[in-house]
Amino acid sequence: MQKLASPEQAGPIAVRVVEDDRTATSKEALKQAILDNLFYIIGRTQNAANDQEFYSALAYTVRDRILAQWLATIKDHATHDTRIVCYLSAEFLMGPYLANSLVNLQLEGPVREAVTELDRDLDRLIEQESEPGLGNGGLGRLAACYLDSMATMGVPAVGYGIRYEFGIFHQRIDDGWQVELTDHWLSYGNPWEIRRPHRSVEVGFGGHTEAATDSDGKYSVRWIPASIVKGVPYDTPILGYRSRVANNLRLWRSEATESFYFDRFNSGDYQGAVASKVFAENITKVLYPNDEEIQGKELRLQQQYFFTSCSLKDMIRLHLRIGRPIEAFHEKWAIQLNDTHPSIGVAELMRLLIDEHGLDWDKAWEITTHTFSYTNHTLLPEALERWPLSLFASLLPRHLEIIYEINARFLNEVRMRFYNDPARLARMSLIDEQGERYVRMANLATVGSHKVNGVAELHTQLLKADVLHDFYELWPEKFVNVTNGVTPRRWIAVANPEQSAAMTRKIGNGWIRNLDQLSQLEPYADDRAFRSEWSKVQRDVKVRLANYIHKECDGISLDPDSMFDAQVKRIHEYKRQHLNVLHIITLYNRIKHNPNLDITPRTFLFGGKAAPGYFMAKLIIKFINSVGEVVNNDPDVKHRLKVFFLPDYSVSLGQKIYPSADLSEQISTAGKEASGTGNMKFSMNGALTIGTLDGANIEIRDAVGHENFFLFGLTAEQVRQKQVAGYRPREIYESNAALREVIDTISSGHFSRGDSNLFRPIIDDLLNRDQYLLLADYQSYIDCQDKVSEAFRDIDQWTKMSILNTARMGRFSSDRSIDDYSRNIWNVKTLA
Ligand code: 26Q
Repeated sequence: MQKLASPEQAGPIAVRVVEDDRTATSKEALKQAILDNLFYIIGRTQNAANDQEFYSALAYTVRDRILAQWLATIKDHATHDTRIVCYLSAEFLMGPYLANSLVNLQLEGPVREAVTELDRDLDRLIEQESEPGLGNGGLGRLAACYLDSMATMGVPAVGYGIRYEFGIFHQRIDDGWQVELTDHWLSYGNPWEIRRPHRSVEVGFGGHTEAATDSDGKYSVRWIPASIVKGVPYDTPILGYRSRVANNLRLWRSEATESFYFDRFNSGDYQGAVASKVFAENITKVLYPNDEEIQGKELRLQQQYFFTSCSLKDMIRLHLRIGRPIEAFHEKWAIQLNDTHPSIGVAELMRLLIDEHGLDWDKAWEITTHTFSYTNHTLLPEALERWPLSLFASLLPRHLEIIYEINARFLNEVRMRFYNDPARLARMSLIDEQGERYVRMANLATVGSHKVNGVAELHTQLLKADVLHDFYELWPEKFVNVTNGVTPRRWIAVANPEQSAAMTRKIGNGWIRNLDQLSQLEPYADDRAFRSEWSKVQRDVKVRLANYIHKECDGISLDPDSMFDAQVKRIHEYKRQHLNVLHIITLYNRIKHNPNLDITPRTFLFGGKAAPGYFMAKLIIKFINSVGEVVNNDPDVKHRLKVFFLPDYSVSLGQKIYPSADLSEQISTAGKEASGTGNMKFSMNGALTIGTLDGANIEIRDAVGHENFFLFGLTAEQVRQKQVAGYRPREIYESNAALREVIDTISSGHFSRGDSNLFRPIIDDLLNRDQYLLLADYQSYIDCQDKVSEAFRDIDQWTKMSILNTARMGRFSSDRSIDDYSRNIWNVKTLA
């Protein structure tokens, strides 16, 4: 083969001397392709390009290698007689694409060689990618794992959501406090997406409705919106692991329609023209953080309706284009509602079928309920979405009429089943009429779906017993459980290449597609040589994280021989990061009493964002950092305890932390965490868990073996009983000396440079209300942590437990979850 001529040497008309440089995957072809893309798309030569530009060129090179499969899959979906799953979600927390795509395409080897020969470091290029942070946390990341599994398993699927211009804010820590910074993820462009303007759709807002009866006596309603917004789709391919399928993620961006803008402009109404443009473009500007106070945010309702309407219109357009009758819509499409955020879709599909496609109510209702199913992700009553009726009436007048009609028919059904039970009717109504009136979105989603699922066994049980109990009594067969799962591609193969290699050497790489095969590792837990290899791998990964933190966080050093004790997740009182801090202070006090105490060295790692409007969560961040400042600098501690809050937690940071943890903190108040998914990521990567009987922890513990899990705390039932019996946390404070000392040290201002008021809101809450029962669980947590410390001293035994944790986590692959959805909810076949 001839030597390559780079565009730099040969000028832009370099002669092609290699295979097709859009699709070929040999090292030489990849080199040529990267340089071509660098020159022709980025406009840079090899030497002048910085790493960011090189990253973009490489990303285009990889995308080229996906396009053929992607377009073929989209065509297949339309033509074949398969049902298409549409995953509707206001959030997709995809994380970086490049490294994941290389694993899926099995291209890492040749790409690494090609990049190295072009004098760049692949890992540095991978670090250049600014991840699309289009989600808050668990729910958004779950959507991303499910897209990965559906592509891998050959389930025809489309992810529909919002292309936020600004994703989840970035977090800086300033003097221990969270500071929010705008996320500019698009500022260097996004090589993974393709804008498809010819697939744009229009969405109305506001205005009024007009009813008419035609000459045949047929009654119909027309909605005349006050403004129209254009939705433009941006598509990103979703690759499966070594699969020929590439599904589509279609995210909608709102833009002004030319006609609306220019009509006003041309008639001299410049201000009106600008206002309508601003209105339109605002809708997809920014992702809402899951704040405490989410009610009444008009823009959020606009976002929800916007992307849901765009997506339904897109499905109907394709449905009709492939020549199918609208009456058979539900045979081709299965729509999963990721929480209630897209649940306005129930009313929108009814409107489209009736007002725009002329179906009668009963037929439209049959189609709608056979199409939708709803996943609930929360048990916290304050987190159930409700929209003020007044807001609904002004923004979506036709939808409100439809919701009233759905409600009238539904309440009749309830009346037939349960005579004379007005309290039940009031609870089940789609409209909350106590005081200010609201539309209850969870009720709408439940009534409009054929299946409703919780995300872990306990959560589903509590949904049936509590939050949706009345609905369960009416329709018990509607309720199913689908325990969450996470993708082993990103969370093991990409995040933890060291452990992956060690496992693959023993059992082959079948586990990547079939995680149950990890069970073949079980016998090696008793193999001394494998244990020592496993523990060396674990240490290497800890060193990798320590080096990263040293480099990124002004010279902080972590001791890789200490236990890495990690809690990374959104900051929320129910997740109890502050219980973790109470433990740290307990150890600190023990050292202060006896500086020579023989204690197990620990590094406490925290990460997570607080909603900007959530005062207590932000104070908890300050609390962690303040305690860290004292503990890390106290000479008596002699570096045996280190507390470190990693700023700006994200998917890519998670990929570094999960593999390096020895201990995973899953310490929510029982009955509050719907499932949790970080718990799974840690355990698959060999961390042991300290946790409560909450969410999926229960199932993880059953899977890994009770002896390999550190359990503490009250059960959900005990929590409930305590709360009805009248819980008095101050009595616990008064009767527990160690706890009292912890609380008193905080109150004294010891961790707040003498300011005894700074953490007063935390202390006052714990002593007087303690809604999340930290004090009730305190002693049990401390005793359990003491057992953890003891266990870590026998590193060989610890390693054995670690291997068994990984070996027994097969069930928590998102492939299994998708299989459950496919069989029990969507009625689609998987290839797996
Ligand atoms: C709602 C209205 C207005 C603005 C924001 C929101 C909003 C946004 C995001 C409300 C909630 C969320 C996110 C919720 C979430 O992440 N829940 C988590 O879902 C995981 C996946 O099922 C579970 O594992 C977690 O237990 C659950 O907390």
